[in-house]
Order: sequence, then structure tokens, then C-alpha cells
Amino acid sequence: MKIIVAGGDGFCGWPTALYLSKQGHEVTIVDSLIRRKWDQELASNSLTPIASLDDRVACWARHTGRTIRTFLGDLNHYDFLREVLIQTRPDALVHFAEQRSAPYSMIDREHAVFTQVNNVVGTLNVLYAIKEIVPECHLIKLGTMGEYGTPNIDIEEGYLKVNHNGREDILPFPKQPGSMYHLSKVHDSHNIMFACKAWGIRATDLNQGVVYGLHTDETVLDPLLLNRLDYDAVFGTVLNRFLIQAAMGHDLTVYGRGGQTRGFINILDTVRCIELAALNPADNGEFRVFNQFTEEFSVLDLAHKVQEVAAQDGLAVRIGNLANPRTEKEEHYYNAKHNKLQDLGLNPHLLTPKVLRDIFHSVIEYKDNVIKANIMPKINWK
Ligand code: NAD
Ligand code: USQ
Repeated sequence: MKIIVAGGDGFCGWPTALYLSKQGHEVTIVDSLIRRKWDQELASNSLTPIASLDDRVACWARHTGRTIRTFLGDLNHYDFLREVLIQTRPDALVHFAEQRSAPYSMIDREHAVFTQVNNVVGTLNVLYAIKEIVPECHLIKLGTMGEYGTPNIDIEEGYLKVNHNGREDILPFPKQPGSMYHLSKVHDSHNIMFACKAWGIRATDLNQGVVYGLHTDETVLDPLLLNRLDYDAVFGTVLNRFLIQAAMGHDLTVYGRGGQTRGFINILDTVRCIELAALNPADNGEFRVFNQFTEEFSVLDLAHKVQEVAAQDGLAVRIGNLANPRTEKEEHYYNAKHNKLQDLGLNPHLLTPKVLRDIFHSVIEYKDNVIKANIMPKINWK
């Protein structure tokens, strides 16, 4: 298939581009490289040293003989996006290219506005470009499990059967997101759903849980192919952060009592889920929703698991309970369905002690790159 990976220089997008290329798909990366600029803005860095996108794709071509085409530009620039689609005429467009940090979106008004404009306008442009240039192209859009929030009922995959005053309908599952970033994903979902209905285009919204891990089979082929890994309080996600904190002997930054439960997925499964969605496209006019995670854990569960893995290496790591900088419930019910990708053939990599230990050992190697001032959270929701 001809597949565009928008956001293909990022944490999920880069290993996905390599995986799809290895499977024989014709892959094109579109990225504005803005994520690298946010590192500069925040005086932060990837734990791992990352090569430039040019060096990355040149290295991949040397090792595999496969070409990944790149277009550097912003999805918010419609003329640029049109030109990419005219030149590539993709069968599928995988859309990772958004500002994805909840804390970043909560810094202040400017960052909230930036996040929502970047994400919502970028996705609107993608929808219009598909309609105009490649109406058969399947949009595979990265959403988030955080669109649903933490309701006191089971979370379905996108839709809920509702009985109201004796009448029944299947409606989009109610959304209660917890940050300006998560809200941008809700707005995207509504826009995509409308575009599918109005224009007959097709889309899959992948409501992904928190991703953990670093290496994939492809990124370990050469140091130039190494994936990025965020550990700072703005872009770092919870399990990767805890592993890196343990590696440097820092107390684990559990917010509140750690009673928040989330869906989690290994980066090895992210790349596979994207291919499964591409190989099994939505129908014309269909807005399909999959919940893309494989297991649920509370933050405290994860802290304990990381403590145990560190203890096996003789490292005594403490759990530090910090006041939660976010507005979140201390404890809540959480039971989210996640069957549809497994029905399509996903065979999950679960978080066994060995998997956790392997990731721990892979991050220890880079622990000296950590900028310590970036570990503790400074952005408050209030
Ligand atoms: P990332 O920040 O590492 O990568 C995003 C990439 O998109 C970056 O390379 C950035 O330069 C690019 N980008 C952003 N805005 C752009 C624009 N307007 N035009 C062109 N390029 C742009 O993020 P990630 O962790 O790889 O996440 C990818 C997607 O998956 C995001 O949409 C995110 O919301 C979603 N997601 C991520 C996680 C996670 O735990 N990392 C979990 C659930 C969902
Ligand atoms: N948390 C801690 N300590 C930390 C970091 C986080 O206790 O040091 C807690 C948070 O309070 C939250 C949970 O861990 O309750 C998850 O936080 P996170 O930063 O790992 O994840 P989140 O902000 O939800 O965002 C990440 C990605 C985002 C994606 C989302 C999937 O950055 O792009 O959409 O995970 S989900 O969580 O399912 O919405």
C-alpha cells in the first residue's frame, strides 16, 4: 500500500514508518519537525540521541534498500498538504502529527490555543485534502483513550447503545476529556465523524492509551535509527518516566495517591495496530473507532512494578507521592473495551516482568542525558 505517516519523525510515527516500510509498503513521512523545536522551547531533550530525519531515512535505505520519502511541512498549510497528496496519492494516511502533551496544552492561554489550532486545523485540512484529492484514501487518525475520561460505567469502543424514554439509538460514547490537549482530540473526532457522514470518506479513529517502550525490531538496527524517548514532566509519559527515574535513583513521581487508571500499550503493538487498521480499512462513509491499548494499570501499580524491577538490580527506589498538578479524581472506576484490534489479529506484547526489565535496561544506558531540572512537574491545571 502507499501510506503517508504524518508525524513520522515522532515517538510513535518513526517506528511505525520503519515497520510499514519493512512490510513492503511504500511509505512517505510528512512532518514539520516542530517536536524538536518544543524541546528547545522547554530546554529539554530526548533521553536518546536522535539523528536528523534525513540521516534516519538515509540510514534505513542503506540497511534495507527501501526508500522512505519525506516532505517537511506543516499540516496547517493547506497548499503544502495538497501538493503532498497530489504527488503521492496514498491509499492510507496515518495521522500522528499533533501536539500531544496534556501539560504543554495547560501551560497558559497561548499554549492551549496553539494546541487546539495545530491539532484541529491540521486534521480539518487532512479531511478536506482527502475529499479533494484522494477520496478513497483511508484516514487512520490517532485519537486518545483520554477522550472518554473516567466515567463510572464501562467504556465502549466509540459508540454506546442508549435507551432513552423508550427509544433506542447507538450514539458516540460521551466524552469527558481532562486537558485542553485531550479536548482537541474530541473536536477532531467530531469533525472526522461529520466528514465521513457528509462526504462518504472513510476513517478509523484509534483511541490509543499511554504508550511505553523504546526500541522496536527496526529501530535497533543502527544507532542512527534510534527512537526518541521523552522523560520530562511535560512530554514524558508515566511508565517511561518512572523507568528513567528509577534508573537515575530519583523518587518515582506518583501524582496524588496514584489511583488514576489508564489503558497502556507497548510501542511494539502501536506499529502493528496501524498496519492492521490499514490492511482492514473502514468502509466508505464509515467513522470507525478502535480502542488501542492492551492492558489497564493504575499509576501506583506501575510504580510498584518499576520498584520491583529496579530492586532486582540492587537499586532501592522510593515512591514519592506528590500533590497532583492535574485536576483528576483520586480513585475511579475504569473498565474499557479493547477487542476490535485483537479481533483483527493483534497479538499483544504484555507488560511482563521480563518486558519491563528489558525496557529498564535499555533506558539505563542513556541515563546521563537526563536534565534533572525537567523531572519534577511545574505545570498546574488550576
Ligand atoms: P510526538 O510529539 O513524538 O510526535 C508527533 C510528531 O508530529 C512530531 O514529530 C511533530 O514534529 C509532528 N507534528 C506535530 N504537529 C504537526 C503539524 N501541524 N504538521 C506536521 N507535523 C506535526 O508524539 P507521539 O508520542 O509520537 O504521538 C503521536 C500521536 O499519537 C499523537 O497524535 C498523540 O496524540 C497520539 N498518542 C500518543 C500517545 C503516547 O503515549 N505517546 C498515546 C496516545 C495517543
Ligand atoms: N502521572 C503521574 N506521574 C507522572 C506522570 C503522570 O502520576 O510523573 C499520572 C497522570 O496524573 C495521569 C497518568 O499518570 O493520571 C497518565 O499521565 P501521562 O502523562 O502518562 O499521560 P497523558 O497525560 O494522559 O498523555 C499521554 C500522551 C497523550 C495520550 C495519552 C493517552 O502524552 O498524547 O493521548 O497519554 S491516555 O492517557 O489514554 O489519554
